[in-house]
Amino acid sequence: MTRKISSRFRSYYSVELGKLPEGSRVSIAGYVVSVRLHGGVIFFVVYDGGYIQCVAHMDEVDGNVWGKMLEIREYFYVSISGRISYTDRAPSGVEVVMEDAEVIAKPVRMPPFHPYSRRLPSLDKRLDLRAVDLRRPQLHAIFKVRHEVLQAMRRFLVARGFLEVNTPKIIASATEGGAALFPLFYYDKEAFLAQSPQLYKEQLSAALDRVFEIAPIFRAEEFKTDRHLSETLSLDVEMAFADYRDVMNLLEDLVAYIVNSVKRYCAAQLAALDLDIPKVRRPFKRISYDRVISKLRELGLDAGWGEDLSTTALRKLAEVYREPYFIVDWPRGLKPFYIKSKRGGVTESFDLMWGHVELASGGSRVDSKRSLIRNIRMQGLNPESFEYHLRVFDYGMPPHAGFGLGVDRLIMVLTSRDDIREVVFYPRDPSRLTP
Ligand code: AMO
Repeated sequence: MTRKISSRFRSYYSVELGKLPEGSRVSIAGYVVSVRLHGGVIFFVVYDGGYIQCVAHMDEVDGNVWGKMLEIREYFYVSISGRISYTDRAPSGVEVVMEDAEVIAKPVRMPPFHPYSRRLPSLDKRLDLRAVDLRRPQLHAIFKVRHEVLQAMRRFLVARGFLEVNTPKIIASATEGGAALFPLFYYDKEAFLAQSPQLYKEQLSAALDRVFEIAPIFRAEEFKTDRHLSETLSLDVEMAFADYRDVMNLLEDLVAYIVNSVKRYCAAQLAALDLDIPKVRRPFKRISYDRVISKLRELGLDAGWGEDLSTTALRKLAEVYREPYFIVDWPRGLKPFYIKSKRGGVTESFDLMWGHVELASGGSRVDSKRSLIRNIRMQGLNPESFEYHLRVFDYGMPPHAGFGLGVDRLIMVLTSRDDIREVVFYPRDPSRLTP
């Protein structure tokens, strides 16, 4: 079944054209990503959500129409009418032999980058003109992968019985530590943008058993790295009657499913990006923080027990561990108050690493009110600020565990980009609040 559209500009989307008989009359609309003129033959590639090649021969069209076609350049928005022709020279096996081409919107200024150019202005310059940068086929490929990652997450978790939830992004107190919050005015009170849906997802798992949320988190950290943003998309998962081992098992299955889905549904995009994502092998290695510190010392790095791992250390580890791996059992002092302690000054916690990038972190949660209050105090926070959360424990709290996965970071790794900003439509960082 083909879907015909009743629009002045188009009768079909390009994706439908290969289902029509040779010679069918169609019109399509979109913008031009390439123009080639070859001895009296002109080719356009037009993007309308997919790509379609359009061709005209100088001696087969009216002189006026040929004149109009010669004026068309990359980034022009056009409506083209013609007939379908099946041919091997078209990348999709089908092309439109043009009878007319109408310019619908003509740029008054050309962008400082050609759609297919390999020599590009800096990322910052391109981000200043992001809406136009996004018209390049390479970015179409990245954002199609992004789309598939999000679809795959939902499919996987829904199939495992998780319920998709939404939690407030305007909140009253910190969950991940006080320094990294964006304050705002909430009527006559001070409020903050949520760093994480942490406490809400824990409460929801007590009520609904298995939940997940895909939503932005906000971090007022002054980081200027390839992998930190001030606003970033997070997948948050929480399960009742589970511990950190259960959620690590779930997380590695999820990552393997996402990788397979991207390989399956984004083959053309991966080819366009010149990428071959290797299959991930399960189970992922689980290496204790203790062991990581010894390993770093063996490698000649000055790693102190109880300290967070520096970027240099993470890059060194990435040379040793080539596949995704977990660092487990982090020191108490490095993990937030809601993570459960275990013997030896460590916690039931993990970070999922891929290369030098921390993709996710999680753990078993504290399910006793007394321990939670003690941990809150130990981190220099005030239990009174968490009253809305602590009182829930009086009504019973099952053991539970979960993780937060940085979606933008995962997409950055899967598409082999050097900077997280490449995979976000309109990134926010300490120096970027527009566009
Ligand atoms: P954490 O603070 O480690 O844990 O965040 C979880 C994951 O989110 C991603 N991430 C970021 N990505 C880009 N820019 C940032 N500034 C940024 N900050 C975090 C990372 C990280 O692994 N509540 C816990 C999760 C849990 O225990 O369920 C939390 O927020 O990929």
